[in-house]
Parts: sequence; C-alpha cells; structure tokens
Amino acid sequence: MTSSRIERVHAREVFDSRGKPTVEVEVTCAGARPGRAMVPSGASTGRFEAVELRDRDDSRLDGLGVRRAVANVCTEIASALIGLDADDQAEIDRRLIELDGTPQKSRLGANAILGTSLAVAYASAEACGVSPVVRFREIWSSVVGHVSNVPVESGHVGNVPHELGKRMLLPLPMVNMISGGLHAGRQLEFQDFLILPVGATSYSQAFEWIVMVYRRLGRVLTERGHEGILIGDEGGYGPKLRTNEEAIELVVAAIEAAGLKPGSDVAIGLDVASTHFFEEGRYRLPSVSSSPLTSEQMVDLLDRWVTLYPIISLEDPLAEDDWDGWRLITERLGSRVQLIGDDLFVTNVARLQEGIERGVANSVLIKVNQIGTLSETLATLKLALDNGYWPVVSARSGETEDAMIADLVVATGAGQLKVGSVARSERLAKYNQLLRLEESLAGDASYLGGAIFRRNPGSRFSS
Ligand code: 2PG
Ligand code: MG
Repeated sequence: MTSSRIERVHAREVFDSRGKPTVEVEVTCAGARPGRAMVPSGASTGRFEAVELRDRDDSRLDGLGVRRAVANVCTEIASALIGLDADDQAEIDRRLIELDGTPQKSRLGANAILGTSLAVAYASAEACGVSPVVRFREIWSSVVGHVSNVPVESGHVGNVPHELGKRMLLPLPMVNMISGGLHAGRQLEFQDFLILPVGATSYSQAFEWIVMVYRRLGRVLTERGHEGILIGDEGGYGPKLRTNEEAIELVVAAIEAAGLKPGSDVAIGLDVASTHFFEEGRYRLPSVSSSPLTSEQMVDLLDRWVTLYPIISLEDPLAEDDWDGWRLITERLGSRVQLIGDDLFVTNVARLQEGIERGVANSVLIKVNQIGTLSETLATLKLALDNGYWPVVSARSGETEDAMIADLVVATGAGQLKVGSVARSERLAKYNQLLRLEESLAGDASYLGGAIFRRNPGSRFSS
C-alpha cells in the first residue's frame, strides 16, 4: 500500500549542462516510486544567494565536486526526514532550514537542501498518484489560500497583474537570443539579449515565433560576418560584437526578418547583469565610455535605449548593492518597462520586502536555488504578487534535464518564464514540457501572454 510516509532519502553526484558536478536527490515514500530532483547552478551569482556546497578538494574536478553535499543528504538530512509526511511540504522545508541552522544554508549546502526539498514534492506526487503540476498546484494553494480552477480568457481580463497567481497559466517566455557577460566569455558587457513574444496568442505560437527569430538571427549574423553558429551557456548566440547596441539592433533585424513587428509582436528584454561590471561604485562599460559610468549616467543610457528600441524589460540594470541607483531607475522607467531584480533580490523574502519598502523595481526573478527550498521560493512569489510585482520564474545558466520549473510556473500562474535559448536540450526540456502541459491541461490552463503588461494606461504596458 502506498502512503506519503518518507522511507528513503538518497543522493548522488551527477553533471550539469556546463559539465560541472551537481546534486541529484531521490526521495521515496512507502510503496511508491521515487521522486527525483536535480539542482541547477548559476555563473553570474548574486552575493546574497544561498550557498552551494562544493568539495574544494583540488585533487578532484578542480574542487567542484559535490560529494560533501551528497553525503549530507544521505546522512543528516535522511535521518531527519525519514518517517515524515511528504505531503507536508511546509513542515519538511521548515525542518531542513532548522537542521542547517545558517542564514545562507552554508552548513549542509543549499544544493543538498534544495535537491531534497524538490524531491519531496515529486515523491509526494508519486505517492498520491498525481502529476507534478497538480502537486505543485496543491502546494501553491496551501501557500496562498484558495486558488481558482476557472481559466481566464485573455480578452476578458480586467487588471491583469491581479490575475497572476490565481489560475494555472502557460507563461510568456522571455528567451535569450544573444549571450554576453559571464555566459559567453565576456564578448559583450551585457549578459542576455532576450525577446518576449508579447503579441502571440498562445504558448505554442509564442514558441514558434521565438524559434523563427532565433533561426533568422543566425542567418543575419552569418551574413554580416559574425559567428552565427557559436552559442553561449544558455544556447544564445555568442558573437564578437563591438557594442551592446549592435546586439540589440541585430535582434531587431532578426524579428523583422522573421516577418514580425518589433514591439507589438515581439519586444526586447535585456539582462544587464550589471553587478558583474560594477567596481568601486561605477559601471565599467568600455564599449560605451572610456570612463566608468555613475548610476545616474547608467540610468540615462538605459532610458535612451528604452526610447530608441522596443525594450519592455530590464533585469539587473543596476548592481545588487546600488539601492539609490535602483530607486532612480524605478522613478524614471518603472511605468514604462518591467524592472526585474535578480542579483538584487535573490528570491529572498527579506530582500524583496526591503525593495518594496524602498520603492525599487517592479518585478522579481524567481530562482529556486537562490533561496534553497520550495516553500521559501513560493513565499517570495506570493510577496511579489501581493505587492503588484511581476514574478519571472527562471532557470540558471548551469541547468539539467530536470524540467521542474515548467511545472512550477504553470502551477503558480506566475505568468513569465526565463529559461535561456531554444538550442541545447537542458533548455528544451522545459520548453517541450510546456508544450505537453499546454496540450494536457487544455481547458484548465490559460495563456495571457503579453497582456500581463497591461497595467498603466498611456504607458508601453497598455499597448
Ligand atoms: C541570470 C541567470 C540566468 P546565472 O543572470 O538571470 O540567465 O544567469 O544562472 O548565471 O546567474
Ligand atoms: Mg540575471
């Protein structure tokens, strides 16, 4: 007979999309098949993220092994969890946090803790005989109280941001076309040049548009003598370009070459990832200016580009410590574009709360391994929605074939997903899972797409 009582907790070292070791955890409930989760890993990490435990044993895999984290799962964590109820995600996560006992999960390792937390959710799904998306839906309902099962029609929504989190939604994908920064050998200063197919009316149409823009971009790059085939960590092209603006112009050209309208069909997003070129209070952008920029000059620059190009979303435009710069950009651009805090908020309730109080940003990136448990991730997501911030569920640059975030973003109705590009199967694992969910959930999940940005009349968001 199956029950949700945890009988076995096991882990092993496996490898991620950059060939770096990572943790895989299996949790098994009585009489059921194991639930399994793999842990992703960032390259452009924020200083306030939960801590990945690595072996630091230089004699093996450059010290990157995760055998200590694996051992922590198989010993301490297993002893603490065996016998508990896998259906009680909040209690499991509370125990994990308590067992670790450090603010950034550095003792047992956020990788050990997150792998376990997610594997418990999968184990509970197995024990209950439901799919992961249904199980995530139940967990999300217990976090936010009652959630509706009635899908919405995108033509009949009032204040769209208020619809987020209430129903299952296929997400608007935000997809990397060109990579720079730490994901592509610093060929460009900015990290991601992304597209958002805001005019598409279904997830599958959105995805087809993205694929066509990606294919056309490869062609445009090659025609102009750039590397139209070499790709970065997330599958975006990694050409050597002179400036960030050139990358934006190439993406606009590719949107047009795909027969789509820049702005109304497909808008542009940038992950500036500015923390990684912020030094001594200034932004080092040699392709823009020989002397490093002040926060105000950085905001001026981005303001100009938002005016010149069909940009609808800016992630980490200012650094993780530059609260004053963030405040300024929010005042200047907060009603015109989505301003996402990634390194700034690190999926952490306390940091997001501080941002809300200081009136900075209007959106938060949601990455499970920045915080380390499913329950804490959902708490940050809820705080964002309660305060009118757009959540964007995101993968990491180091990923695996684990497609968990596809189920998570649909179940929570968060509205947007950022996974990287449409090449490399660790990315496609998520996009393809969304195609399956679109089909299997048919009448139960809606697609709002770009309509989620309709908030401020008269602004770019109202179009
Ligand atoms: C980011 C992510 C994903 P990383 O900065 O948003 O693109 O990168 O996982 O390296 O932090
Ligand atoms: Mg980022």
